[in-house]
Amino acid sequence: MANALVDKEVLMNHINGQWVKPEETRDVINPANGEVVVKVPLSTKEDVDQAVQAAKQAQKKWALEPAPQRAEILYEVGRIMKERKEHLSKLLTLENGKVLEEARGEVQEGIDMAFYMAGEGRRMFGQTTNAELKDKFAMSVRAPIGVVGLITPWNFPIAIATWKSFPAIVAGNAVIWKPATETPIMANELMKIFAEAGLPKGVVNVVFGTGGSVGDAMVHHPAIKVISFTGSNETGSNIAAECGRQLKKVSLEMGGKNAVIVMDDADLDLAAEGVIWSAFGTSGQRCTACSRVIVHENVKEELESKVLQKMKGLKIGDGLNEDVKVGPIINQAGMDKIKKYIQIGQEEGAKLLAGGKELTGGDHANGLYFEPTVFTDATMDMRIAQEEIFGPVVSFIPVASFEEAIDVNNRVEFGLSSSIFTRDVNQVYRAQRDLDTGIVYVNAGTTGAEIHLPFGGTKGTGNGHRDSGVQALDVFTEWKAVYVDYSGKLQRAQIDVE
Ligand code: UN1
Repeated sequence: MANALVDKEVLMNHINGQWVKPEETRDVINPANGEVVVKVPLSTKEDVDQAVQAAKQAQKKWALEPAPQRAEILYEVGRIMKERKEHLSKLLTLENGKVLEEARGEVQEGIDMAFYMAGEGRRMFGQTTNAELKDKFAMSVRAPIGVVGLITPWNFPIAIATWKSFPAIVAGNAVIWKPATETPIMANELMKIFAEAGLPKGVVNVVFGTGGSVGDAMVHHPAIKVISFTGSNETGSNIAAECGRQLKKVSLEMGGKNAVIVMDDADLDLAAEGVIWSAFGTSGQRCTACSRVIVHENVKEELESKVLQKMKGLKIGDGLNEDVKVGPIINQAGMDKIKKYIQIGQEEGAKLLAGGKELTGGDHANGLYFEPTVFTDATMDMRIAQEEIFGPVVSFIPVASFEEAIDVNNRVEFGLSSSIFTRDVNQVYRAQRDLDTGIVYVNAGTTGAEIHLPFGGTKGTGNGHRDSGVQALDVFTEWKAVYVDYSGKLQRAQIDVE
């Protein structure tokens, strides 16, 4: 039996403005208590093809609407989301497990993105440029690309969907969207909101299912011109290889191994709070989660004891209870991975200072809960200090200088987010220049990116594109150079006209 908050027992694909009943389904489990919340379709290649045909038709008309008109619909989407914020937040906690206050924060990101991208409908600036010849005008404009494919993850089921779909829509594209099978409810809600806001049918189509069937069919479909993907490095690099073969544009947002650097002049209470929020918030299941603390040896012990002290106040449980600070792990595979890394860390010789165990029994009997965990005396080359764990596990790595801290930060495969706590203004500016990540924080943890700035990373985290910010438009538009000759005669460019 589905949960009372959800409007359907079995979710449906949304293709060409119609809800389409699935043949096969899978249970969606609330990770906080193991209950079945709803059933999600497992769609096929044929479903994707149907959605693409609808999107192709819809996109032709949609692209001809003036961008400020397209944007009006996004304003309405934002307004409805705002009205339903509490309901959406509860549903988000139900399917994903994140605690309610974080769910509210995530829904707010979606609302902000709606109003921000709607504003782009009246900007989406191009450039005018001087032409080489007399009586000639030159400009560059952003043109929509066509049908675009979005593949979104379970850890931010609504925010990341809005980072990708809103710029795609306002720029005049049509969308095929595959949400994660673990968290399909946000997609069901957003599709209802799009329809209520007056988005023409076929402009956004949702096809639920696995990466192996639906995702693969999207990546291989010749009429889908862009794939925007957030998820694991393994899947992302397979997608990139196939898109490369087809010369298809691809935007990738993948893993992180984000560090907080704490220098010996830092405010240590502030740094301890920053570490806790970024390492254990969302149970560490953020691409931007802090999983390394690179700490100056002079303050290592003091920082450790402050972190351990503050961790005592973290209540672990079902995120629907307002006093809970750390929710469950998304599924058994996630739990197994975390446990594997605890074992690896111990075998590598890191010292376990706190946590390290799954919580079972009592309030935790039916859910998937893992204690916030701190390792110390880790070294840069250990696997726990190099590989993404995606759980509430952080490793302290002592260093002797600012230069060493920067070096340790940068010597990982990923480059998403980093942070430094210091009171030295020279170190602040050197750090923002030298930290090799797409996002840098000063005197704050590694999480908390704002939607109007570019989100993404260097090195193995991505392929140079950015989600959110005005930069997201670069993924969903093509630059077109336009020349208007008003001389009334044929002027031949690059020919000597004297
Ligand atoms: C993610 O880390 O997976 O910056 C997304 C943040 C949020 C989004 C995180 N605004 O923490």
